[in-house]
Amino acid sequence: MLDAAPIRSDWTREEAEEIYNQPFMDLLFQAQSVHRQHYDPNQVQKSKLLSIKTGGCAEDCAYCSQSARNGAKLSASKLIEVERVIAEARKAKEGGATRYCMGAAWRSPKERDMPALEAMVEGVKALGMETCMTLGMLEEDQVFRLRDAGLDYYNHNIDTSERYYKEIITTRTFADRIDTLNKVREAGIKVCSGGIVGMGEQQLDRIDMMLALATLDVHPDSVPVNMLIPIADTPLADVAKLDPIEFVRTVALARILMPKSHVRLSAGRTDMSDELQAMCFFAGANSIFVGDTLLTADNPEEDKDQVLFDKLGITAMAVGCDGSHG
Ligand code: SAM
Ligand code: DTB
Ligand code: SF4
Repeated sequence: MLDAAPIRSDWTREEAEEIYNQPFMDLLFQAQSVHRQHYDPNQVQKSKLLSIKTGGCAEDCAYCSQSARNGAKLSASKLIEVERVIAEARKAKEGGATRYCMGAAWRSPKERDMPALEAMVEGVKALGMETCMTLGMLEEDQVFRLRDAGLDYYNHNIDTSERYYKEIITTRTFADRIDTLNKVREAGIKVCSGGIVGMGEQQLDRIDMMLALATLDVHPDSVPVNMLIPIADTPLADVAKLDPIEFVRTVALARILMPKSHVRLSAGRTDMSDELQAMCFFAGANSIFVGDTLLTADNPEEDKDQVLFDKLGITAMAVGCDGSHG
């Protein structure tokens, strides 16, 4: 076994560009070599998402079905009942998911919602699952309360490069996002942060997005890489499709820059072939969302994923595998 590559937060733009643009076979070989230093290459972690509050969001994220400012016709719901969340989490656990991620279409949570959110974390944690929430921006006291309830992970995506961000969202800044990530990290909650590719960005934006995550003092523990799911009536509904090879290059860059992080092949799998997903796993992706719905959009059915896992000889990763293998 080769010595493990060092974990670095001082990557330069030049290094990242060189990694991303090297011949594809060299890139895949490098990514898979780094992957094997930290993880069993035949294991993939399964997370399950649940939308606990859908639609009617005040933010203007151009990709999102849930923004009240977009033309998308999704009606707004209230925060769902704690008991329903726990019942759904139990089903997800029976289906093999180890992490339960609860998402709300909010700019940030309100004080009146905090007791229910804390109860959801406590209830899901008591099932023996890892807990994750994605609720928008957080104040420091909210971070502490969720941590004390047992929150393991907080998801908050930077979404794209700092340069392209302004084209996608105007109602909060890239710096706001980094600020929330820092609060979460400082409180001792694990960070889940990634972004979306295929939003009409340049190659350099994909590189800079990964560089922004990889130059945080501590890398995110999970890095979701989403392929844009184009949503009818949103500003990105008709954006040109990205070459899938560029998507694989982005996954490989994430793996090489952040060797110990779980890199999640996230949104967009419904439109990906088995071969493309297999290539993403080879490039170092080792986590997926399972179940036929993400938050509002489609995801492959569980049995379809099981067929893929069987074909590839992939098994589900147990709770708590953190890149310290090898
Ligand atoms: N409202 C919270 C927030 O934005 O932080 C949490 C939920 S939000 C839907 C979580 C993430 O899902 C977004 O940051 C974005 O990266 C991803 N996402 C949303 N819509 C998507 C789409 N149509 N295609 C791909 N990814 C998407
Ligand atoms: C992430 O990076 N992707 C997930 C999760 N984190 C919250 C969400 C994907 C959403 C896809 C569009 C939808 O379901 O509306
Ligand atoms: Fe709201 Fe999150 Fe959708 Fe943005 S991504 S519109 S913050 S739900």
